[in-house]
Amino acid sequence: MQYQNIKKIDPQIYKIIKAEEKRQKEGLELIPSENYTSLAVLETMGSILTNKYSEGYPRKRYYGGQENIDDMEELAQKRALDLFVPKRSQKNWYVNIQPYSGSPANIAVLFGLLKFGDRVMGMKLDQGGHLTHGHPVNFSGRAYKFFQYGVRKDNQTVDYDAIEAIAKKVKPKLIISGATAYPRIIDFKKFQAIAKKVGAIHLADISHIAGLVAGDVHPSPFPFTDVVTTTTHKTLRGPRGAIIMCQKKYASQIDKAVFPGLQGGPHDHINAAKAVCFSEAQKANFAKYAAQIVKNSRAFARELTKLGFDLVSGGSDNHLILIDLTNSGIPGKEAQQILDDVGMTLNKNTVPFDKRSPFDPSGIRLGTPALTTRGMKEKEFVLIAQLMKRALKGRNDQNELKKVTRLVKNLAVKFPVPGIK
Ligand code: DSN
Repeated sequence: MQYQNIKKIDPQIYKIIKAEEKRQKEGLELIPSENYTSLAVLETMGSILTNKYSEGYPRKRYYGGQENIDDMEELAQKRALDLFVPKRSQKNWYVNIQPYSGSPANIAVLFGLLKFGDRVMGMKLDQGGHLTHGHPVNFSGRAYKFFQYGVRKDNQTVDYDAIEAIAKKVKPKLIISGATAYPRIIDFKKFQAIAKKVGAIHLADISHIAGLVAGDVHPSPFPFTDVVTTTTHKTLRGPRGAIIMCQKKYASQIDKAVFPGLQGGPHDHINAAKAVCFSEAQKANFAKYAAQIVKNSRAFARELTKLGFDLVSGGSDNHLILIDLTNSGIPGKEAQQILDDVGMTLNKNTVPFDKRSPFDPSGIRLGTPALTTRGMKEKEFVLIAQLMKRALKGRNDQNELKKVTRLVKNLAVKFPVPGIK
């Protein structure tokens, strides 16, 4: 991207963009929720579509001049359904493409389908769930009565028996499946069966794995669910934003919850970029990309285990790895900082049954989507695992850290980032 106008008009912001370009180009991005969008997505986000206001929905707007925006929004809706919902079921599904991001999308579903105080089930934050899955500090946990579930102590995988037992006891109105820090396959069919047994609505939040679902390397929640939310910027590799897909019987409640319930004017430039991303994700090379994310994650997990790291659940089936550093003597926050300093970006994270606080938890969370976009394969991830080990082991040795920093940069610059020269 050229930034000639920003350079002239606002040199301070220009300088920040250039510094961030350098950081992205020379560093290894391992945060599992981050990715690099295509130039087509970047261009659409920077387009003049940002100038428009279009409260309402296609052909039913509150402002004039909507002929192009209506076409765009209908195209985005069609592409989302084509991407995720099997053809034979599409007539029963609806999609709202307006949510600003994942958290507002989840809140819109709760707000649209429930009454305040209703009983809901979701995964605990420290076991892999999201803040909007009922954490007490989040709106979800404040406005609804959440009963949270987690993973089994023995193998750290989702405890479906316990979920069923809780569901039978508390009779929730809605059950959320899905996670933000869970390295294994989620069995949406099992969640659906439990939800049906107790008469609950099943909301699958596939934000983290949407690209894997689209690429057919993670089982799809369709058509086993009632509602599906996803962000569009993680493994799906589109713009920052989200969508809600729901069975048609919930369409009007969901629409009303998004607008006018929670949001104002939709971000048309972002929604158009979602449409671009849905089209990109239907191409054969996207399925190859998704498959490579998983291959890379498995190779990465194998090498990390070989090097002595303790992986939550013992490995990875998706794009994400969670390392429990309890036995290494380096807490998550310190590990994040050491690795950040040598150019490897990941995030500190709680691990199941963590005794430490989320501000300084026992683990780190990492993943392969971003570097897979840059073209890295299993070989590079083996090397990255070794560099991680060297940095953590040599954390008090400035010479060793300098060497690792150089090796990280040498590896990173060989794999270009879209939009950065
Ligand atoms: N911030 C996202 C993640 O990193 O998983 C979830 O909202």
